[in-house]
Amino acid sequence: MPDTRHAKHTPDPASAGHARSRTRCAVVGVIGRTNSGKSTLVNRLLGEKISIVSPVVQTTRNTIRGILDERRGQLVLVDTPGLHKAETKLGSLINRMARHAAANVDMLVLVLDGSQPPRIEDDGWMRRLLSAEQPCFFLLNKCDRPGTHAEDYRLLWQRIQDEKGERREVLCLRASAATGEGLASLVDALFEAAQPGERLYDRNTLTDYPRRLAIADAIREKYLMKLRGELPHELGVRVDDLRELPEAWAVEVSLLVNRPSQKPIVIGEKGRMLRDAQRAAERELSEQFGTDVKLSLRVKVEKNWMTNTWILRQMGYAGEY
Ligand SMILES: Nc1nc2c(ncn2[C@@H]2O[C@H](COP(=O)(O)OP(=O)(O)OP(=O)(O)O)[C@@H](O)[C@H]2O)c(=O)[nH]1
Ligand SMILES: [Mg+2]
Repeated sequence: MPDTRHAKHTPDPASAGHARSRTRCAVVGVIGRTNSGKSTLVNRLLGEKISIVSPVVQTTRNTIRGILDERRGQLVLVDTPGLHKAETKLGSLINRMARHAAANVDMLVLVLDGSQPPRIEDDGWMRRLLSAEQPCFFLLNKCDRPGTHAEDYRLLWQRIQDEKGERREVLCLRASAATGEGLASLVDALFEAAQPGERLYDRNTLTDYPRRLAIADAIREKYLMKLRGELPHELGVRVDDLRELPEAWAVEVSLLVNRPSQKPIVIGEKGRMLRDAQRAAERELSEQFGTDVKLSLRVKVEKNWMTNTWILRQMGYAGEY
C-alpha cells in the first residue's frame, strides 16, 4: 500500500467551494461490544488493514478513522474500542472514548455478534441508540457461523422499546465481516442515509491514524495472540522514536508491563517471543508503509502505567476529549 494513503486530514481542494454537491458524505461511528467484529468490518470495507484484529477482548484501544471513497461520495468510518466492564483507568478511558466518538458522528452502525446471545453491553448500546439523533443501523455480524441469535437481538430491541415506551425503526442487516457477505447492502444503506456534501478527506487518503500509533498497534497485535490471562490487557506499546530515513524507518519502541514477573514472559525463552513479534510486525509494517521498517524493542517494567495519564497520553488514549 503506498504510504501516501496514510496522510494527514486535508480537505480536498478539488471539491472545495462547490455550493451544491452531488456527492454524499458522512462520518459513520462503528460501535458495539468488544469482539463483535468492528475492526474486521472496517478493514473489510476499506479492503485494507488499518485496524488491528484479534480474538482477545479489548483489542482496539483508540478511535481509528478509515476513509471509504467512491464516486458517489465518502464514508469516514470510525472504528471505536468495544464497550466492556472497565476495571482500570485505561478501561474507563477507552469506554469514554467510544461513547464520545459515538456522540460526534453523523450516523451509527451497531455491530452485534450474531454467533452469540446479546450481552449487557448490547443492551446498553441499544438504549443509547433509541434516543440517538443520528440515523442508526444494526449489523448482525458473523453470519458465516452456524446458528444465529438474530431473534434474541430482535427481542432485546423490542423489550427496550416497550420499557421506554418509545418506538424506532432501525434497519437490521445480516453480514459477515470475515467473508464480506452482506456488506454491499450496508454500504448502499449508509450512502443513502448520508447527506449531500463535499468530501472531508483527500480522495487518496486511507486513514489519518498517526503512524506512531499504527506501528505500536501492529506490535501489540502480534502479542495479543500469544499472551494468556491478564497479560494481553496489561501490555502497553509505546513508540519512543521514529526516524524516517531514506533507506529504512528506524523505530524505537518500549513494551511496558506492570510487574517484573511479566517481563520474562514478554521476552520469551531465549528472546524468542520478542524476536517473533518483532519480525512479524516488521514484515507487516514494511509492506504497509512501502519502505523497510526496523524495530528496536525494549521491555520495561513501568508499574501502574495503566493509571499514568502522561503515559496514556503518549499512547494516544487520553487525547481528544
Ligand atoms: N467467523 C467470523 N469471525 C469474525 C467476523 N468478524 C470478526 N470476526 C472475528 O472476531 C474476533 C474479533 O474481531 P475484531 O474485529 O477484533 O473485533 P472488535 O469488535 O474490533 O473488538 P474490540 O477491538 O476488542 O472492540 C476476531 O477473531 C475476528 O477474526 C465474522 O464475520 N465472522
Ligand atoms: Mg477492534
